Amino acid sequence: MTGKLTEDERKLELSPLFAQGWAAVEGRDAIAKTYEFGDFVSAFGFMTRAALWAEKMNHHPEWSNVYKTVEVTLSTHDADGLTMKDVDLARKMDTLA
Ligand code: H2B
Repeated sequence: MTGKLTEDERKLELSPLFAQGWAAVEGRDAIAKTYEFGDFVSAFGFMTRAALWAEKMNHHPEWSNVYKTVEVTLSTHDADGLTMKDVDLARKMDTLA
């Protein structure tokens, strides 16, 4: 199992994600992002592609969808906080969106 991000890793790995619309979650070691798509089909298409990657990566998002909005929270439950698995999935989701 991968360990929680160190302070150095947080600076290095999370800063680029924060620049891409990810943000730290209040009161929890997790990151979140809200994706807005043009319509429901685009939003759900993104979720379908992301779900297949998540399964392949064996790392799964917490997320919800309302019409063309998808809210995503990433954290590693097994580690009770952020690990490189969250960074990798966040990057992958940004490429799929
Ligand atoms: N996803 C997330 N977000 N955190 C985990 O700790 C996690 C997961 N653990 N997907 C995986 C599955 C684990 O439960 C299985 C058994 O590998």
